[in-house]
Amino acid sequence: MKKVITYGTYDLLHQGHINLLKRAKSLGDYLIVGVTNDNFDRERGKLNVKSNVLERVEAVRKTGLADKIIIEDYVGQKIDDIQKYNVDIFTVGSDWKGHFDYLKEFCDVVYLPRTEGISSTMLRKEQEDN
Ligand code: C2G
Repeated sequence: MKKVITYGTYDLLHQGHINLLKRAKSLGDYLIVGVTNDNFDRERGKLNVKSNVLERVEAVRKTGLADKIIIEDYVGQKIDDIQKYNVDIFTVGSDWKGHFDYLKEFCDVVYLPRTEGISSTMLRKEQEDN
């Protein structure tokens, strides 16, 4: 069984996230989705996230695409998760191209095409304007 893992904030879950999760799922048989914890997002400079981690986990769960959902809490967790769950493929959108090449020591790394024209930032701005 080929195991795939991907991570993200998934704030105001949108079609770009869904496309990414579908593409990630199609790379293997079992998809693990890591959802960033609120503290972890703040630490990495994402200060504008609208939904809390439980709401974001619920949104990912509702897509029906994740076989397992975990919480991402700390820098360096990706390596621990890949080893813990015997992951074959780490994947993320192409906006991160090159950034996670260090994981190639532990599993395959695939950068998937990003969906153009939609983002959480755009949706947050729309909410703020209304
Ligand atoms: N994404 C996409 N198309 C968009 C928006 C996002 O394909 N229009 C993808 C991103 O590339 C990422 C996933 O959807 O793979 C989640 O995106 P975010 O919620 O913005 O999370 P991100 O900050 O990219 O988290 O440890 C966290 C991860 O490293 C990445």
